[in-house]
Amino acid sequence: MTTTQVRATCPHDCPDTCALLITVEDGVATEVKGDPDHPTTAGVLCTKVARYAERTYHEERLLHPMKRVGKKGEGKFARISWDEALDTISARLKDIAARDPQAILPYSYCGTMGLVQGESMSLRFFHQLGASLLDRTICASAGATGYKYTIGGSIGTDMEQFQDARLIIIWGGNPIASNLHFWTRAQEAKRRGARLIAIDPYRSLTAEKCHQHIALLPGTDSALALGMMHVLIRDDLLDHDYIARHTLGFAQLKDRAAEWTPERTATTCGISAGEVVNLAREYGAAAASSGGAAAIRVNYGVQRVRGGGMAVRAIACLPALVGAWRHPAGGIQLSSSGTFPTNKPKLQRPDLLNGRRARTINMTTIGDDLLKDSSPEFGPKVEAVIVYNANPVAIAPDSGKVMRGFEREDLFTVVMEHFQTDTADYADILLPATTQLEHVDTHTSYGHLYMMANNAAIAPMGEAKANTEVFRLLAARMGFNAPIFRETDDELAAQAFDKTHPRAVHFDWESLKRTGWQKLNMPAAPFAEGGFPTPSGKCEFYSDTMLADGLDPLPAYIAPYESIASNPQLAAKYPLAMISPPARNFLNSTFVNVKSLRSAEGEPHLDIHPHDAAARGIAHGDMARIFNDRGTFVARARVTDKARQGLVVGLSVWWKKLVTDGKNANEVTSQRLTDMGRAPTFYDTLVEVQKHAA
Ligand SMILES: Nc1nc2c(c(=O)[nH]1)N[C@H]1C(S)=C(S)[C@@H](COP(=O)(O)OP(=O)(O)OC[C@H]3O[C@@H](n4cnc5c(=O)[nH]c(N)nc54)[C@H](O)[C@@H]3O)O[C@H]1N2
Ligand SMILES: Nc1nc2c(c(=O)[nH]1)N[C@H]1C(S)=C(S)[C@@H](COP(=O)(O)OP(=O)(O)OC[C@H]3O[C@@H](n4cnc5c(=O)[nH]c(N)nc54)[C@H](O)[C@@H]3O)O[C@H]1N2
Ligand SMILES: [Mo]
Repeated sequence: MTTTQVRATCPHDCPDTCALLITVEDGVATEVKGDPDHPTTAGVLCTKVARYAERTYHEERLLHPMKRVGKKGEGKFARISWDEALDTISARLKDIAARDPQAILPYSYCGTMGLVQGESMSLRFFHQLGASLLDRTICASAGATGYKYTIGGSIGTDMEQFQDARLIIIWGGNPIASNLHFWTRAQEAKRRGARLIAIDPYRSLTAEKCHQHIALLPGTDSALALGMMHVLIRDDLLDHDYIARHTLGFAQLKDRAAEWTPERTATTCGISAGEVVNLAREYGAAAASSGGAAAIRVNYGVQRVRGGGMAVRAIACLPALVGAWRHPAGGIQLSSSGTFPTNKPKLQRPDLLNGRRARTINMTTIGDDLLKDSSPEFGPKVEAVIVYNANPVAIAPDSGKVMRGFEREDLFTVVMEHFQTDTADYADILLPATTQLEHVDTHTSYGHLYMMANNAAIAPMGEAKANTEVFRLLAARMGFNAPIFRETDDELAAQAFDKTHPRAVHFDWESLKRTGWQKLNMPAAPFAEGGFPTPSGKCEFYSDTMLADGLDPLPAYIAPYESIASNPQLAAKYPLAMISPPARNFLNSTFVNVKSLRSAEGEPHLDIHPHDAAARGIAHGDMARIFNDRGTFVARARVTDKARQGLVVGLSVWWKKLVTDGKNANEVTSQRLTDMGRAPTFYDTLVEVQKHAA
């Protein structure tokens, strides 16, 4: 028997991007474990990825190309050859492209975060074709945009510093579920005496373990940040020297914050004025204490509402006010992704559009857009969708419309997948994709600062092919003959980082493959001496760029689309706010079909406060029907004060076909976009709940 150990990287959409060691015995992956030497992974994997081999060798893996033989959505397929599959696809795409290539839409997101199997050869192909562009904004772009206006880019506190903080505010995040290796650091800080405060409408697994939990109303975070500013300024808990040297617009910010008294803040956020005052005082004091560090871990939970971009912007102003950036463990982290000097234009070649107009379709509005006819504003009706690294029928909002779109008889749908997901059921052609154990890739991270390599550990299962290979083969059939359409995955990976950038000068693909990971060159405290990558080089409390973009140049509170305060008429019909954050044992909709993980989650649940349940005659364990004008789904009620009054929580994202009513939380979520970043508003949803007669 030959046994080898292969260095790999977790491909999933999670900030932790763990370094993996794969044990391979006679060509079979027998163990997937965390690299003990990688500083953030530290030998520990989450329950999901510890089962990566179970997922890879799952008996339901797609192993051959197939064509649809039943009705759309029915999921009946017959095996075909790769030649037949690729010939069918290329013939259809040529036919559509001859009329208007913009009628072809790629739909992809972060099934893998790899720079190679994500968007490299795929976009070269679609750019050359002149297909519609996709706004890949379904997750993080509201917050990223708000952060960028303020700080200049997705750069923040190094995750490896948080254990030295005196105070950690976990703001709109549930790291025990979604950022485990950060939680390890937060717990270490706690052992060393730090205070942990969670700001979350829901008493999540994480909020439960913090010293304090501030359960504000969803979508009111920017008001809370403005209220904190009010108190910091009023009580002079500021770092005047840092403000003078490294910030822009303090005088204007001061006027704005003056409007946000603790009382007004408390009313808007549905909390007490004391909570506002104490939070600000603790934050100011932690930053000012000798050797003290006040850290904020802000996550994406705050930005899935109408004012999501502003919320992150307002929160991102706080560290500069108190000089928290001076300490390596102080400051704020939203995402580390902007620290990586990637070479996306080289991988994706947008220049291949060659001056042609390509309209952009937003991932979040796929429900409406698949149902639109050709028009001057919209452009041509969508005639073909190529789905890879995504499961839109489960994860996109206003799901009833998404399904109706994919049901269109005149729509040609190709799905590249590991499994027959809810979306795969609508495919005309279904193609088997390789998993991370079967292909090569390279990764950044949005939590840590390491460039990562993934070697292929095993041969492709069945006839599965890597995404890149499918697009190479399609390119050849379309007559795209330039050498860039033949580059191998190793050649692509070698171009992934910009070696001329000081942070990545040591990048060398062959050596990264051997070592598995390498840290970027970054100072321990990125903005201790200012140097923000904004237009002014300062932390911008006031932003001319925002003004030019038609936005309020100062931090502001933007009420949700759907809340009792902002939309009383709608709330009269649908009085409960619903959020649907990730379940611990799933990764978006990935892993829902892995039995051990699905049984750990049990079934779809709806957490509802005892008062709200009693008012509706719902008892713990009853089936509940959750509905609004967009749709309806059922879940088992858990009567618990983890959900504050007026809020219901349905952890997500379930596969529709694996639950009794064939529906999930996205039946009721809306396609409306955020204030900036063209992002979704999953947590900006009013519903009513009834007892469901089973
Ligand atoms: N186990 C697991 N891990 C994951 C994922 C998964 O599905 N499962 N998904 C991955 C992906 S794609 C992402 S983007 C991240 C997401 O992970 P996070 O960035 O942590 O964001 P969410 O999980 O959306 O929300 C985090 C918390 O925000 C709370 N929240 C909801 N609305 C509000 C609000 O208005 N204000 C405040 N302050 N809090 C609010 C929710 O109750 C939740 O507890 O996790 C990644 N990691
Ligand atoms: N209600 C509600 N909806 C949500 C969210 C929420 O919190 N609540 N979260 C939203 C967020 S933050 C996000 S990021 C999106 C995520 O939405 P998606 O990015 O669509 O994420 P997944 O559901 O994990 O689907 C990814 C699919 O890619 C496939 N895949 C993985 N690797 C490969 C590969 O190498 N090749 C190919 N061809 N396929 C591969 C997997 O098998 C999986 O089915 O969902 C959003 N939807
Ligand atoms: Mo996400």
